[in-house]
Amino acid sequence: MTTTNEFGPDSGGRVKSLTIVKPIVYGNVSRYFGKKREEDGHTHQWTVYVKPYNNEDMSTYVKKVHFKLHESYNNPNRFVTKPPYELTETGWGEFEIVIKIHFHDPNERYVTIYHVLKLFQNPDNQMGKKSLVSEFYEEIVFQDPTALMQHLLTSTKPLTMGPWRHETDFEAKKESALKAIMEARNKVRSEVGELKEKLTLARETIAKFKEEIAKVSKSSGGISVS
Ligand code: SLL
Repeated sequence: MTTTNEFGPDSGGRVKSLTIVKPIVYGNVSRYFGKKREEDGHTHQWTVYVKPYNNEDMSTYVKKVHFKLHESYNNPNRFVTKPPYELTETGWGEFEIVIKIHFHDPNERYVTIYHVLKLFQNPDNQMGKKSLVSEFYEEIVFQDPTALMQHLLTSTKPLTMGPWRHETDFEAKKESALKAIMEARNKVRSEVGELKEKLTLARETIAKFKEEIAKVSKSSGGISVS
């Protein structure tokens, strides 16, 4: 045993065979101004974000979230060091935002997420709606985390501001995806069953033919069939 701090730099050892999963939701909401703004041609206000799927304060293990915007923005590298990990801006165009989540333990590499900022409603979904949501469920997987990271990941507290109400009903999405998977599985199963039956039938037919051929060739003393 060393006498150094339990989670100091020398605790560097990774906790083998441990996997910790942190579910998150990331994406953007956007709102159309209703017209192009005179002074800068901007048409939308948008907010890009990373939030915990469950009610937990991610700042226990997240050091900062880096949102990298399009070069047309002033200071395109934006950093958010505490929850909510979000950034609100205005603009006129869609582009890919690179989101890098950095952790308190420098031995734990940051996680990169690419999100295409969505501003414009699909034409068939427009219906005079001014705001839209484009968000996704994701899981950050910590494989063999360091002892420090294990400690931080397992000691999170609920958010003081209360849980996020996600724009998307991910539970309902999960249900319908699961239902579709089950249906597909049943369909494949029954098709496999049918094909197996056909195969058995084909094998029996082949065996019968072979038998017949063997009989015929025996009686004619000719060709043998293997
Ligand atoms: C496009 N490839 O051409 C994209 C780029 C960039 C959007 C979109 C800048 C706002 C500002 C802004 O909205 N950029 O002036 O600060 O559609």
